[in-house]
Amino acid sequence: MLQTTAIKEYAYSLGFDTVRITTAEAFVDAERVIKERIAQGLMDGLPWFTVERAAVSCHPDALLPTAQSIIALGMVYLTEQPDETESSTPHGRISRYAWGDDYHETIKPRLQQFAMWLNEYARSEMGEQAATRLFVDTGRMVDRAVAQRAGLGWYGKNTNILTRGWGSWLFLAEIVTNLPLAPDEPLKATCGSCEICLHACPTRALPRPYELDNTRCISFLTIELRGSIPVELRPLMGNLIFGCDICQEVCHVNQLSERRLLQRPETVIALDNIGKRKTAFQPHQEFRPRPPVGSCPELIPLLSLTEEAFRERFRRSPIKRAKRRGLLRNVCVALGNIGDPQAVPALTRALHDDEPLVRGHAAWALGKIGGEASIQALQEALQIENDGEVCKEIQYALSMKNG
Ligand code: B12
Repeated sequence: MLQTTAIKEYAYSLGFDTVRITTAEAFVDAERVIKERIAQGLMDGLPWFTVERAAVSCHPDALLPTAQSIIALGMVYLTEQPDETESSTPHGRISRYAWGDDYHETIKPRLQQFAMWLNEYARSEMGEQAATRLFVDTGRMVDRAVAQRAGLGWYGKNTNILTRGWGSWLFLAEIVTNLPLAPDEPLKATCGSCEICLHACPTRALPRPYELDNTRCISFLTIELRGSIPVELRPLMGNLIFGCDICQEVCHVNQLSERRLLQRPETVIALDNIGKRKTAFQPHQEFRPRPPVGSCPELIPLLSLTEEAFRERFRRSPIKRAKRRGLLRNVCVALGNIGDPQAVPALTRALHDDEPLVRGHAAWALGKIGGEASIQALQEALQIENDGEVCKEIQYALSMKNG
């Protein structure tokens, strides 16, 4: 069997913060749960998340027929928020994972380098070729189930993997390989009786421990949903415009990690199982808020982003996934919730955007803010609007203030 210490050391040298190993046995519990969740409609809205996908993602040998082991990796994205502003103009909130560069693009090349090294290592130690498959998020692999079984962390009741030391502020990735490697044990830790995350979710997307209703999760609504945000959920979204961290922010394990890592990094010691001690924590440069994206952008200027300006501004950011129309839709909802009349002129312009999705949500925001200028803008738009859905949004917006 290959020495896992050398493999783990190499993972750290590539910038991964934590690494564990598990077998390539099937993830039978995860498969059962995923099928149940799909049947209950809790994964609705993600058409690619199918039973057929689970049949592959929970069986590593369906991805690599010779699979024997999985190297589970974590990269911490806990960074300071230096761009927090006190300002009189409305600001939005972006979830922490999207403050900096897109983690897929940061992690993938490291996985590729890791695979090359592993191949060399296997050849020199065993005279064998290493077969590998690499995964981070978008691949057909159950990232959290791997991390749990490898002992990287435990399932939080908000469904995120929590670790000792980093909380849940880490991305997960893995390498499935044909190499036989000594597995690590799962952790014994649990959330105990704490259920603070379940009660904190404004849209009640966590009805029970370990169960997320995708269709109500603000992360889904602001990132993955392509169409209209259900009207009843909009007022619950506050100023969140991309992703949501509420169920992570209220978590005591996360709060403790934040205090230790960000305020007193000199107290941090390594938590890995190969005797390595890290005495200071340096947040990964790539994940720090990167101008002009940041963590809490001004909302009104975002409404005048052209397609080209959107692409340029979010080129390296995960926010590009929402597309311009999705982001502007979210911005409209946030402006409606903030209720600041300063936004009325920009929302009035957005009422004539090329995208019906943006026009409809701008109408909702104007209805929410109210006032004469909003009502006049809505009435004028109704005269010329020819999209049925947008007309309904405008009529609804007008009824918000008239009713
Ligand atoms: C689809 C998806 C989403 C969807 C749907 C979420 C969902 N229900 O899975 C949406 C868009 C909403 C989403 C949101 C987020 N996501 Co996401 N997402 C994924 C993805 C692609 C698949 C997840 C999956 O398999 N879901 C199926 C469900 C059934 O699995 P599950 O929720 O993990 O459920 C498990 C537990 O509940 C457990 N379980 C069930 N019952 C019980 C009972 C007990 C007693 C116990 C102990 C356990 C347990 O078993 C289940 C199966 O493993 C993964 C990447 C990947 N390839 O795995 C990333 C991933 C899970 N997401 C991630 C992140 C960062 C997020 C967000 C924090 C982003 C944000 N800030 O907005 C939020 C968090 C929302 C939340 N509370 O989960 C990270 C999580 C990292 C971590 N530390 O856990 C992942 C792993 C991506 C990555 N590679 O880093 N995500």
